[in-house]
Amino acid sequence: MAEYQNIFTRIQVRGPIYAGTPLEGRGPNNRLGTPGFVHLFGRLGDAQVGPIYLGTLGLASLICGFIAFEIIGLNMWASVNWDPVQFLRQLPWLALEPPAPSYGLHFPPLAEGGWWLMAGFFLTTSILLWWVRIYRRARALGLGSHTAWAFAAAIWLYLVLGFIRPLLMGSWAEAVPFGIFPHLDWTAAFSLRYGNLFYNPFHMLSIVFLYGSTLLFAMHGATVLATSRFGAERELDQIADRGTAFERGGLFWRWTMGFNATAESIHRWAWWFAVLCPLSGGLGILLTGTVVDNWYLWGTHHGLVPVYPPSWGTVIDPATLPGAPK
Ligand code: 07D
Ligand code: 07D
Repeated sequence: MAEYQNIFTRIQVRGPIYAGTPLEGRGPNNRLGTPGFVHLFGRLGDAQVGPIYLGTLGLASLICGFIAFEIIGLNMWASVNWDPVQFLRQLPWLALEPPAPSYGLHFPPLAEGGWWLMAGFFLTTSILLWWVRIYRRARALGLGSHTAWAFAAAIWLYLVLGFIRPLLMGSWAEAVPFGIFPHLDWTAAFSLRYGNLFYNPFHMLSIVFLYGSTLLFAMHGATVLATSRFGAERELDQIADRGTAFERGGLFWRWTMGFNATAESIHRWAWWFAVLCPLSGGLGILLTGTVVDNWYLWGTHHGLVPVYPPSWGTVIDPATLPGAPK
């Protein structure tokens, strides 16, 4: 039986350099740089690299991202007295911390959180500019804006963590520090401070969609790979013909589960699962400390968590005790 050679076996295709279809979409279509081939890239995907569309927004985004990166890196370097060896050795543990709670939402001296605010400003500007770039490039190609809205879901969680929730709480100190392990310490401390994030139903939902995304991606990726020998990526033939990879893929799932997604619906499932992960997560973080002070106590109140036997004493929200930071 003849088998298609498809994209998954297309290890090193070296056709002539290809500029892509002529575009009649909106906006400029100019692209920069001399394209070339990279063998390694050809093993992972398409061997052709470039040309790239940079544009004003792309350039502005890169500049802002670079400024943020420099502010973070130089502050980390300064924190080890400009010792290059210690900088490299301790890099994963170094941090640029937000201002202390006493500054509220004011602008603190540079060395006491001012640099953190500036880095945050430039990183956020960079990310937002990149969002506009994605949106506009998709439009120029005549595409839908699905990628941009998926990215917006991640940006929502990022903004909640570092901007919207700190604003609502009245303090930049609530925000996440820059740093590899320091941001993990922040995450653990946040959970502890607000009574165990596991009892936050939106954290639960976020985890459902995180795990669900990996499962869906595995099912979809596996189905397409398993049917690629029947030309699974040839979507037009697949829709019209019988016995195709497409039909077999659906049939496989109908056999094994009794129900199958369609080639279109599986991508909607994937899109929604991925998007709902940071979307529900962001809601959960937004409610924490603003509406709900302690998720464990909230859980006991709503019958989610059993109350410990009285031998343990009554559990009091530590935040309400005298001397607790306000
Ligand atoms: C694979 C796509 C590529 C992206 C990559 C990340 C940077 C940072 C900075 C060197 C899946 C690029 C990294 C631009 C460079 C310096 C100083 C995406 C892929 C490869 N985290 N987090 C990581 C960010 C938060 C948490 C790793 C960013 C919240 C936990 C990486 C943000 C909370 C763990 C990273 C952010 C949280 C991590 C790998 C922003 C709750 C890990 C990320 C902007 C959500 C894991 C040492 C990855 C790890 C990890 C980046 C936010 C928790 C450094 C940019 C505050 C528990 N986070 N994170 O692969 O190994 O993502 O940490 O919001 O265990 Mg994090
Ligand atoms: C961070 C979106 C922002 C990223 C952007 C991209 C650049 C450029 C450049 C590569 C990830 C920026 C891009 C900078 C890069 C180059 C060149 C998305 C982000 C805009 N949790 N937890 C979640 C689990 C616990 C805690 C979500 C599991 C403990 C906190 C997720 C467990 C404690 C927060 C999740 C577990 C705790 C979370 C993240 C298990 C710690 C959040 C979803 C098994 C002791 C975040 C509602 C996501 C959230 C979050 C999973 C445990 C704390 C589902 C599986 C109990 C504080 N946790 N967690 O998409 O939304 O992140 O919570 O134990 O803030 Mg958790």
